[in-house]
Amino acid sequence: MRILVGAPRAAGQGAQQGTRPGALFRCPITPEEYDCERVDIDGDVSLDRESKDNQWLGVTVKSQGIGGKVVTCAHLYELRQRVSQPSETRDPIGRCYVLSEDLTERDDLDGGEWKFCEGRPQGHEQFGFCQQGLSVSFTPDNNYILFGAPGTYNWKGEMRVQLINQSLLDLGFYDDGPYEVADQRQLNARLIPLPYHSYLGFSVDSAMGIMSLGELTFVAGAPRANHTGAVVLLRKDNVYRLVPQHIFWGEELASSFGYSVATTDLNRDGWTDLIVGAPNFFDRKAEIGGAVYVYLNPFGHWDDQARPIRLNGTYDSMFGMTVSSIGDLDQDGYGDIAVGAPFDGDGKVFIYRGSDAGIETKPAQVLDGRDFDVRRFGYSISGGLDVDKNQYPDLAVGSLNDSVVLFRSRPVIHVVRDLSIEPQNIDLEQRNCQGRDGVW
Ligand SMILES: [Ca+2]
Ligand SMILES: [Ca+2]
Ligand SMILES: [Ca+2]
Repeated sequence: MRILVGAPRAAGQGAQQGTRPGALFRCPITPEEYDCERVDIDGDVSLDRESKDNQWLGVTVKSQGIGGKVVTCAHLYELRQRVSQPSETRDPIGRCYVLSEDLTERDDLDGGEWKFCEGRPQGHEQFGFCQQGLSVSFTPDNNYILFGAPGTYNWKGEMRVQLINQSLLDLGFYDDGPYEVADQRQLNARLIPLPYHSYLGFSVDSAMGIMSLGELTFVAGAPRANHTGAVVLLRKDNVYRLVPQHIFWGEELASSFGYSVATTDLNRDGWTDLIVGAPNFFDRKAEIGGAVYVYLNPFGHWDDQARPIRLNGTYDSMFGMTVSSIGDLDQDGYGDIAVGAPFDGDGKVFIYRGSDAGIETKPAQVLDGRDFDVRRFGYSISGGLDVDKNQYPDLAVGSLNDSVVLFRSRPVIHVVRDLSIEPQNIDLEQRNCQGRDGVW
């Protein structure tokens, strides 16, 4: 097993020497510190029609797990027209690569042709600034892939959901979609229930049990919507559209509510709960910087929602820049989450345990980048996968410091100490230590 790591600022090689296209690395799980290898993708460039310099390849990396697909994106990949002429245009549409488990291109789904804004009307008011792949995700059943494209339609943003299951596709079970909020056929931006500059698709996720128990619901963050930020729940309609079901609004101006989202069942009631990061939340008096909102699912009736539980970070910490469902870390049946605060000192990751009440608001554990000599620790978090097969899910934490730290969880055994002393009483008159060095 290997850990995949995106390095979006990595320098180019070969034809891309002297530029910064970014890269994807694979790292074996060994005690060795420097044995990561660059994955051989996206090596060539056609400068007459595209630019990969500063395209941020590796900005997102997701895996379906063992035997499944891998996706990585470059949200600033640029299409160019009329290069070196006064009328040259540059359109950062973004692009994603899908790879098979061995990180090569094996079937029709694999490769870098995942760029849905190519061939559509360009310009910032249409599809010229899609920035596809700033967020990306697979559905839990692995049948669909989700792309966030927050620059689409004058930064209204967009989410696209597309089939990825080749085997089922061949069998004809699935031939639906692709789906977009603005309708994949109509391309009608008015169907997106948010104003311009909302950045819908900055974060994306999906889960069963959000709106109803048997239905898949999509989640898209829009951290600039109405200046407070928003998170939209959507479902597929029968044709090409993702239909909004509910909108959560942030509570504070410029808090970037929806910068990150995660889903898990925290209180073990069978309904999936929602976790939303607002890393720019700010309260000077209380010295809070960054917040995470936990919405316990009111049995799918989100309109009657109770107030969320708010977890607070320290001043200027960017607490909530990443939130991640990390599985059931302690195997007590309640889902657990991790929250990154990359500017809290050298960066910290807070682990919270789900409980009957929803969540224990005091972190069960705080991982501190200082302990590993890693700065901006917690910039990314990936959890839920058991790398050492001890049944406990493990956690990888990224940084802006060329480092990833893997935490392997293990059962904690509470030892009850029973200390007995022989003899029970010490006879101060008995000088049996006499004669030994240092004893008088
Ligand atoms: Ca729940
Ligand atoms: Ca748990
Ligand atoms: Ca494990």
